[in-house]
Formats: sequence, C-alpha cells, structure tokens
Amino acid sequence: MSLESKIKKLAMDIGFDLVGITTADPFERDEEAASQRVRDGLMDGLPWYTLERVQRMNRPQILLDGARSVISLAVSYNATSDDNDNQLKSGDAGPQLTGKFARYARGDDYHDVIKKRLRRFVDELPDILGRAASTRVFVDDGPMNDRAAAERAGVGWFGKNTNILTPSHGSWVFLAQVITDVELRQDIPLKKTCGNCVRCIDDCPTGAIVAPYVLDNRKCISYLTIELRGVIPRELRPLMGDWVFGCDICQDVCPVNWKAAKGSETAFQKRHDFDAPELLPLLEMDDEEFRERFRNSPIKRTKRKGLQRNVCVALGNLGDARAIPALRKALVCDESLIRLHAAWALGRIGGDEALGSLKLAIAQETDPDVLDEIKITFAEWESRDL
Ligand code: B12
Ligand code: SF4
Ligand code: SF4
Repeated sequence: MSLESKIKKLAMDIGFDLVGITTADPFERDEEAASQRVRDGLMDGLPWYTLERVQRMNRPQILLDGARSVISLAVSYNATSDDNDNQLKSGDAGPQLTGKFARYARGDDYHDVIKKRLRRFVDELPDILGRAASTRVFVDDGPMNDRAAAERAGVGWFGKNTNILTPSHGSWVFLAQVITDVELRQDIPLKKTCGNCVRCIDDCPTGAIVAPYVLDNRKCISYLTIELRGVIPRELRPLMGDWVFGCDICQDVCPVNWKAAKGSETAFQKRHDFDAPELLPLLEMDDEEFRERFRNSPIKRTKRKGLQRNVCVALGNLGDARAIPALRKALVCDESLIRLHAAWALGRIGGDEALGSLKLAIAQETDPDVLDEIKITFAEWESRDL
C-alpha cells in the first residue's frame, strides 16, 4: 500500500468520510477572488476578514514552516434521523409556530467533534510515516481557505452557491485541513461542474448569490442570523422567512444533494425539534435556559440576544396573531435589539391588538432606534390605509 493510501485509510478509520491530498502551494485564483470580494465590500460585516487574512488563508506555506502538503478532509453532517422534515406540529390551537435551524447546527458543535478526530489523526500519523511530522490542523477555526484546499485535493468541486459539492455526500459536509511538512503525491481536482444549472441563484430569497461563485455576505441569511451582531437591515427582514439560525435554501434546492449519502456521525444527529424549533418558547427563554438548551451546539454562537432577535423576525414573517402576547413581552424586555425587532414583528402582524401594544410602548420607550422603528411602522400602516 502506498504512503498516501495508508494516510487515507487512517483518516477513514478515524471517521472522516472523504480525504484528498494537495500541495502546499498558494491558492492563487482564490486569493485573487477573495481579495476582490473584500475590495468590492462583499465581505463587509466580517471585520476579521481582511486582505491580510486573505493572503494568509491562501498560502499554506505562511501557516506552517516548511509546509509541503495539505491533507483535506470532509465529514458529512447529513445525519440519518434528519430528513429536513420541517413539518407542521399540531397543538390544540392548530399547527405550532416553528422556525428553522440550518442542518449543520442541528447536532453537536462540529468544531469540538472534528478537532478531536484531527488530533487523533496527527497523533497516529508518525506511525504510518515512520518519522515525526510537523503539522497544523484547521476546522473552520483559523486562517485557512477550506474550500480552495478541498477543491484542489479532489474532495469536491465549487458549486455556483460557493459551497463545495462532493460526488458522494453532496455539500452537506464540514471541511477540515491538515497542513504538513511531509511531501505527498497530490490528487487531481475533479473534472465536474454545475453545468447550466442556476437553481441556487434563482432560489436564494435575498439575491445573495450575485454571480456564479460570488456571494454578497451582507445579504446572506446565514450571515444575518449568525454573524451579524446588530440590527438586521429592514429591507432584508421580510426575505428571511422562518430561518432563525443559518440558511440551507441554496443547498436544499441543489440537485447534487438530492442523492447525497447519509453520514454516520451520531454527534450530528438532530437534537429534539432542532429541525423545526418552536418559536414562542425560544422567545421566552432566559440566559440560563439558553445556555442549557444550546450547550455544545453551534447555536450558542448567537447568544440569547441574537437568537431572540432572529425569532422576532421569523414571527413577523409568519404573521400569526398567536405570537402577539410573547412579542408584547419582548417589546418591554431589557435588550433594545430585541425590542426593536419585536416592534417590527408586531407591525408585520398588524391589527388592533398588535398596533395597540406598539402605541403603549411609545410612552415608555427610551431608545431612539426602537422609537424610530415604531414610528416607521405606524407611518407604513397609515400609508396603507390611504
Ligand atoms: C466567511 C464564511 C462564511 C460567510 C461567507 C460565505 C461565503 N461564501 O463567502 C457566511 C457567514 C455567509 C457563511 C455562510 C455559510 N457557511 Co461558511 N464559512 C466561511 C469561512 C470562515 C470562510 C469562507 C471564505 O473565505 N469566503 C470568502 C469567499 C471569497 O470565498 P468563497 O465564497 O468560498 O468563494 C470562492 C469561489 O468563488 C472561488 N472561485 C473564484 N472564482 C472562481 C471561478 C470558478 C469557475 C470556480 C469554480 C471557483 C471560483 O474562489 C473563492 C475563494 O476560494 C469558511 C471556513 C474557512 N476557513 O474556509 C466557512 C465555510 C465556507 N462555511 C461553511 C458552511 C457550512 C456555511 C453554510 C452552509 C452554513 C449555513 N447553512 O448557514 C453557509 C453557506 C452560505 C453560502 N452559500 O456560502 C463550510 C462550507 C462547507 C462546504 N461544503 O463548502 C465552511 C468551509 C466551514 C467548514 N470548515 O466546514 N460562511
Ligand atoms: S444560505 Fe440562504 S441566503 Fe445565503 S446564499 Fe444560500 S440561499 Fe442565499
Ligand atoms: S443548485 Fe445547481 S448551480 Fe447551484 S450549486 Fe447546485 S448544481 Fe450548482
């Protein structure tokens, strides 16, 4: 068995679903594309995504002294019990108000799960090599261009939605890299493309895929619900539907994903109701409940405040009057970010009860941004009545 085959067998035995090898040469096309994206302002909102970082993430030799190869790994999170079944749940008062968490976030935090495997992999590597090796590992936690490495190592190809599509597991994969000083035979990139398909571009609700392979980060629901800390731009809120953490639309509509194999990692199996979480209990959680419910989950990243902001937007989009009592409470909570989005949601639901709560809130509200939001809402209703 060749050295490369032994390394790949080790990775598969440890639980990676796909593995490929590429050189540690710079990813030149990607560095140019990413720099252009930064210059065009399409990565705005991610202050850490600088030109300096773009350079480092596309030059593995800067990341590890003497780097010769990158071992590119992928793990499926397309867990067996999860069929994207965002079904309507029924209660006495009809279907419950549910939202959506992106599929990657329905189980345990992938950073922890995959990091453990990467450590095992690099610990066992010297036995195969017959010598010590210098390595550096990444799983979405440092300056490494994961997709560029996966493409060049033949793990998958770039879809027009910018995700790496793998022939066996579709795009439902996490990517991880091991940079090493060991010289290895490189794999050949796949000769696959999306062909004439443009489904993801057509179906993205916010128009975030502004051209094939180009995403405007600022419009992506994944950015708006996870990375953005402040107020969600008003014009984008109605386009976000019921997504409260991440978004999968450009992957759900992708034909390559329709036949994707299931992954075997039990840690990524969906937790109770994490495909279609009930929104009203989410809006009523306190910090303690949030910590308890989202322990070891990627969702803890938004903090309670961010998640409840997103829940308000989803409730506004659902437009169901049963959400009014919970939103009314949120309208007087101690976080102005939540109050502002609760005000928007009540305005979207409309009717005497919702607008009455907004009128009452004006008298007590002190935050100028929340007051503006309420005033805009009333102005909109008045112009509708004309
Ligand atoms: C920043 C970031 C985001 C940002 C911006 C995403 C983006 N597309 O730019 C936001 C918050 C929006 C985001 C969202 C998501 N992310 Co993210 N994200 C990252 C991160 C940290 C960096 C990505 C990056 O550098 N983007 C910058 C731009 C310039 O790169 P790019 O969009 O990939 O574009 C490349 C192509 O355009 C290519 N290119 C240029 N010209 C051409 C021409 C041709 C012909 C071709 C083929 C290619 C090509 O070059 C560019 C640079 O490589 C990576 C982890 C990492 N360290 O790499 C994870 C990562 C990309 N994210 C991941 C995931 C899972 C997601 C979500 C699916 C989560 C969700 N469900 O909500 C969404 C998907 C949204 C989407 N359609 O991309 C996975 C992707 C796995 C995969 N199969 O591809 C990664 C790799 C994390 C991981 N290690 O698993 N993400
Ligand atoms: S994740 Fe959602 S918002 Fe972002 S590009 Fe894909 S479909 Fe559009
Ligand atoms: S939906 Fe079509 S264009 Fe988009 S990534 Fe999938 S195959 Fe490519």
